[in-house]
Amino acid sequence: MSDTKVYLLDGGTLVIDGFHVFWNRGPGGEVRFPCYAVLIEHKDGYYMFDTGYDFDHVMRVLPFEKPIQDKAQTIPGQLAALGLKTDDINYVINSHYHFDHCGGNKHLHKACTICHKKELEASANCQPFEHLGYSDLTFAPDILKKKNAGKELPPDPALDMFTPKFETVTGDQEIAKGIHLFETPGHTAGHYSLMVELKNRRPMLFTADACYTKKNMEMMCISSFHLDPTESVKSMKRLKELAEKHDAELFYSHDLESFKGYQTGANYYS
Ligand code: 5PN
Ligand code: ZN
Ligand code: ZN
Repeated sequence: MSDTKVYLLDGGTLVIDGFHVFWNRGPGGEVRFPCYAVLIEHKDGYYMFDTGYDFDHVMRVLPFEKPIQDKAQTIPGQLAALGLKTDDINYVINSHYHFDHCGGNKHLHKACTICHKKELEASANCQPFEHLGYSDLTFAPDILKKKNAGKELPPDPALDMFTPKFETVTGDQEIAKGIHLFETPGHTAGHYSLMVELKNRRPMLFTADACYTKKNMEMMCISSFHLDPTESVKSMKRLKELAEKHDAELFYSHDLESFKGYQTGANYYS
């Protein structure tokens, strides 16, 4: 049986304001940051944690975030570079359903979709201030069709081809040997961070949007996109404690400086 491997799949970049990255602190001004997916090759199958953003969606709904993503940075492109097909992925785990974390789900037709029970509910019924975050519902064609009922939109045959099976979970979970989900709510209702244990190195702890950057952690400063700021701070503290307890290395979701030091593409962690 082969040992677990972790690949980071570069999904391009977006721009938001510095006051969004560091809530009530800034400084303001354009901050360009990376989005990436995590591919785990495990004895039980291929797991993908988050799937980045869809370029066309961002250009249509949030063009002010100035997406830069070439074909090689799409989910099909990133998998092809590893000699994999989209149908090879068995499980997709989404930290949460913001558009920059689930835009590639629609390509993974064979995968079972795992998320927190509260997150699936929130995506279909979000707070008004969360609408842009939850603007890409293509990961759940049934929810999207319900939302679009009554609107005069052309049908999208691609979505009829994609009928994902959902498996919702609650609490902390070891979903496969050495793959751990930790509840880190606040940024959204049902946010999960993920830790992967590996044979030859420290565990990798992916914060997802519970902590955008190393500087957010150092300053205990949350992003301005959140459902509950107090819960968000608690979750960031929890991540710090989990990293200490498990001697894990933190991998941040949207940190260009840190990302430059990460191993991407065929350079896996094991
Ligand atoms: C990158 C980004 N842009 C906008 C939003 C939003 O409205 O909620 C979350 C989010 C993002 O992560
Ligand atoms: Zn988010
Ligand atoms: Zn994000």
